[in-house]
Amino acid sequence: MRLSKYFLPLLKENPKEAEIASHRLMLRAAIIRQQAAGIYAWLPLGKRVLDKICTIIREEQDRAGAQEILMPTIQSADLWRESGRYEDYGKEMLRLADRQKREMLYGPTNEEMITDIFRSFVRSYKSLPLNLYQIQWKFRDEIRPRFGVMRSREFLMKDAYSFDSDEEGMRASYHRMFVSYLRIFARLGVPAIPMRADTGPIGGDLSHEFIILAETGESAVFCDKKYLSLPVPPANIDFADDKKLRHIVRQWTELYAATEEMHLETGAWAALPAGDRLAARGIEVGHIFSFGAKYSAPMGAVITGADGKNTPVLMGSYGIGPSRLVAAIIEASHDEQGIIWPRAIAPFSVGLITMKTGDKAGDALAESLYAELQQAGFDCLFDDSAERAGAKFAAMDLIGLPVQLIIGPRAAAQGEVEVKLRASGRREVLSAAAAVNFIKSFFA
Ligand code: P5A
Repeated sequence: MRLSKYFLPLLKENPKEAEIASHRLMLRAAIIRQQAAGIYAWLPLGKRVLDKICTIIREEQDRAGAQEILMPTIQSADLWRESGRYEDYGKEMLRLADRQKREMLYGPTNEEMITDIFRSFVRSYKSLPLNLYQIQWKFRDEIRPRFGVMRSREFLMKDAYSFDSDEEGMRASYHRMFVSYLRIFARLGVPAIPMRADTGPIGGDLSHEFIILAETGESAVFCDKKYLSLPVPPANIDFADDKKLRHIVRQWTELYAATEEMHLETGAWAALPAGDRLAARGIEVGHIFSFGAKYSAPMGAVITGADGKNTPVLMGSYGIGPSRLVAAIIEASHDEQGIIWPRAIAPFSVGLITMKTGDKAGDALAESLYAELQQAGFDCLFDDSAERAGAKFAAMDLIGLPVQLIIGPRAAAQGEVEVKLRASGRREVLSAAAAVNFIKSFFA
């Protein structure tokens, strides 16, 4: 993509309304634009990141045996009356009426709707286990939406729902999602730590939050440092092997880890050697629940078991916030100059800059590198504008692409280019061919 043609309305000034780094950087780097309180439009650079995150989530959920569907954002109030949550959900629920004065709502989550879909098709334990997921916008009318898309009113959620005929199956479904989440966050480049959690309005007694560590995180977290070096399950993990999955879940849950609300200064935390204690701040990016018959019983989602008996199906739900993740990842990965994207989700892999537009050798080298990188399958943002070099450098650092290729007139005359890594700041002058090879191995 050529910057001269790209819709990237960078902001020069720090927006006053932004209190935290990620919000500031997302506005300045033209990732999002606020349209109303807690409601944002995603601009091209941000849409690319959001899509990359969703692709990784999809690949890993599919691998774990979940199947993607898409439910509507608007739901009928009657469905929520069946579960009893229509009144309970309170002011966070955006309630609407259609022209027939039917009561509707903009979904804050979809347990009721998925239970309705399930009960209209599935009757037998033989159809189980089943896990259906979607990536869809949600709305929660938060009193204080803040920090941009970190705590917004409209936000994207990946929500998966599992159905099983017995307790053991329900736990196995939970393990599959737990392990899938470990892989998702590791692939995104920001490992998340699972912590026992409160279940709030979703319900149930088994629940974990997945927390990304970041200095400006919303809540204090306390955990064993060994979490930072635990092995992540490999891509070829067998999701049918519950024994193996259970072992992994145990490994990732037996060390101490607690959010502020669950933390106790005494007991396991106090017993940890001081050097192993990590008291930090964190951002919740995922939350999983196991709640058995909480929705299926009142809503009559019943299955016939192997013994011929009818029982409510046992369910769990599993959420990730892709839009919050964009902010959380920036919060965990930025510096004074701007964003530092993990390579798996960077909007473009490479930023190409000519220092002096109009310099023949430089322009020719840039064009040939641009073509070659594209041919090799790398998305490259080519700043072909006539801005001065300093402004181009600042813009590239702000938008945080992992690799920068900088072409100055003198080096270009020798067929050389400077390669700069955004994360470490490391710079090296290489021949054009060596630079392309370097990029290939960097992203391999
Ligand atoms: C799980 C899936 C649920 O709603 N029902 C379906 C369950 N869980 S949750 O914890 O309430 O939300 C899941 C994830 O959604 C993101 N999230 C938000 N992101 C941005 N702004 C918000 N206001 C917001 N609220 C929730 C979080 O990532 C959360 O883990």
